[in-house]
Amino acid sequence: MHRSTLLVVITFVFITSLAFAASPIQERADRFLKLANAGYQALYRVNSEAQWLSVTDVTDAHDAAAEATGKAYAAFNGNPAIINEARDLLTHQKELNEISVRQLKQLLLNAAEGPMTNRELVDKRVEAETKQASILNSFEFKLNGQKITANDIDNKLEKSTDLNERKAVWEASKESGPALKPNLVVLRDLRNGVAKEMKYPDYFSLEVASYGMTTDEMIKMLDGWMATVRPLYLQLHTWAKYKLAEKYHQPVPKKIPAHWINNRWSQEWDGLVDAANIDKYFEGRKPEWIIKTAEQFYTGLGFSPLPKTFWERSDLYPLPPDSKRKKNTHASCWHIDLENDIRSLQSIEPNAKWFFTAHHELGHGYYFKAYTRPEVPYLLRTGAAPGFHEGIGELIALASSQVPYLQSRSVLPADFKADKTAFLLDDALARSIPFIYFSCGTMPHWEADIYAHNLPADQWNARWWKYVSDMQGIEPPSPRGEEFCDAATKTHINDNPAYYYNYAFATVFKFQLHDYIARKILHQPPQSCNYADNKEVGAWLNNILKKGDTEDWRKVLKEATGEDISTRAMAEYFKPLQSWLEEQNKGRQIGWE
Ligand code: X8Z
Ligand code: ZN
Repeated sequence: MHRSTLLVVITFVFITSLAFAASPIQERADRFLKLANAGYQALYRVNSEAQWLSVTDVTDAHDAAAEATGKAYAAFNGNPAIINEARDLLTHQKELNEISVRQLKQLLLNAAEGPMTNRELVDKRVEAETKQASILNSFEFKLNGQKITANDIDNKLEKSTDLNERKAVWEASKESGPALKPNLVVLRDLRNGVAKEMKYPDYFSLEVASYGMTTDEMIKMLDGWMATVRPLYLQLHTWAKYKLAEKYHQPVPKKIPAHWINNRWSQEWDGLVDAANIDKYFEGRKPEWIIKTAEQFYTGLGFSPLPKTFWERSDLYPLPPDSKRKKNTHASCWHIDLENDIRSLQSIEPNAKWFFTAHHELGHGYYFKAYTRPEVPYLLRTGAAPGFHEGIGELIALASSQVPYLQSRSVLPADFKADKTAFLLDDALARSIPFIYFSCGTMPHWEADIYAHNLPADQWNARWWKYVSDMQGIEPPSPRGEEFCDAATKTHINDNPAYYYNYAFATVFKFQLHDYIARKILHQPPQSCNYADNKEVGAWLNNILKKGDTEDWRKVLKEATGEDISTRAMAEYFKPLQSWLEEQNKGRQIGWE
C-alpha cells in the first residue's frame, strides 16, 4: 500500500472510531443507568411481592410488610443521589442517545412518587397508601345486614327488575365511600406534596407528564373527544331512558336514575339489548375455561403460552363464601419482577363480562411478556404511555366480543344469526360511548379538581354528582349529601389515582388499532370480524408491544396506524347507528337539558 494511502486509511479509522466511541457523557450515563436499572428491578420485585400478598390476603402482617417494602422502594427511587445525577445528565441531553434520555426522564418520574429530599412526607404517603388499600380491599358490603360480595352486587344489578331492591343494592355498593373518605383527604395532600417536592404543580400534573402533557392539555384532549361523539351519546341516552322506563314501568325521566343502570357507576350500560345478551352461553362453563380461552386468543396469534408460574401464582377465582381470607375484587395483572413472573388477580365467574375482562387482563400480561427482552431496560419495561397498556387490553376485549370470534370458539353456535344492529348497539352502550363520558368526563374532571384545583373536601360529593349529572346525564336515586363520598367507591380513586383518563385513551386508541387490523390485515368489516389464529395480526401487534417505552407514544401510534390519536375510527365504527337511533327516537325529547 502506498504511504499516503496508508495515512488516509489510518486517519479514517481514527475518525470513525472517535465517532462510534461513546462520549464521556454517554459513558457516564451508561454506567449510571446500568446501576440504576439493577437497583430498580431488585426493589420493584421485592415491593411487588409484598404488595401482591397484601392485596390477595389482607392481614395486618401483610399490610406491615407492604408498607416496609413501599418505603424501601421509595428510598431507592427517590434517593437524592439518583435525582441529582439524572438531572445533571439531562443537562447534556443532546450528547446522549434517545434510550438513555428516556430512562433518565423515567427515573425522575419514579422519584417524584417518593422523593427522599423529604423523607417524612414520603413515609407518611406510603403509610397512608397502605392504609387506604387495606380499607378498600377488606371492605365488606352489606345488604339488609347480610354480607354481599362485589360479584353478587353486580349480578343483582344485572338481573333484578324490582326498583326497590335495585335501589337498596345500589346504596349498599356506595357504603365503602364514607369508610374511605377520611384517609383519601389525607392522601390528596400527601400525593400533591410529593409531586410539588419535585416541582410539579400537583399530583394530577405528575401523572399526565407520562404523556408529555400538562393537566390542561390532557383535560382539553378529553373534552374534545366528548364533543366529537356527543350527538351519538345524546341519541343513545334517549334510547336507553325510554327503554328503561318501559322496563321498570316508570314515566320517562329527564336524566337516568343511577339504580336503573346495571353498572354501579353507570360507566358501562350492559344488558339493555336483549338480542345481544350472550350471558346464557357462558352458563355452566368453568371459570378455568374462561381464562384458558383468553390465553388461547394470544397463542392463536402466535404469542407463546404464559409461563408455568402464571398458573401457579395467580389468584383468578372468587373466594368461597365461608372463606376467612379477604382479597381485592377488582381485576389486575402484575409484572412482579419485570422478568417472567407475571400474575393476575381476578374473581372470574362464567359470564360475558368476566370473559371480556379475562381477555383484557391478559393483554397486560402479553404486553409484559413482549417487552421483557434485553433490548428494553427495566426502567422502560412499561407501555409507550399508560393508556397503551389499557388500550391493548381493551382492544382484545373488543375483539373477544365479536360474533365470528365467539362462534369460532364455540361460545355461540355455528348457526347463530346475529342481529347486527343489536350487537352494534350493545357495543356502543356496554363498551364504548357512555364509557367515554365517565372516563373523559366525571372521573378525570373530579380528580383534576381535587388534586390540581384543591377542591375543599366538603364539596367532594356535590362536585361528583354535578359531573355525573352534567356529563353523563345520570342522577342519584335520592339526594347524596357530603356524608357520602361516592367517588371513593370507584377502586381507582383509591389505589390508582389520577389514572382513569388512561381508559379513555384506551377506548379511542383501541378503535384505531382495531380499524387498522380489520381493514388492512383481515379485510373484514370492523363491526364483525375475527382475529382468531391470525399470525399476521399477532406480528403487527407484537411490533407495538415489544418496544415497551423505548419510543415516544405518538411515534409508535403513527408508525403502526398512520394516524395521530383521534376519534375518527370510533366514530366510523358506530356510524350506522346514528340514523337508526334517530329513527327510533323520532318525536322524543333528545338529551336532558
Ligand atoms: O379497571 C379496569 C381493568 C383493570 S386494568 C379491569 N377497567 C376499568 C374499570 O373496570 O373501571 C377496564 C375498563 C375500565
Ligand atoms: Zn387494565
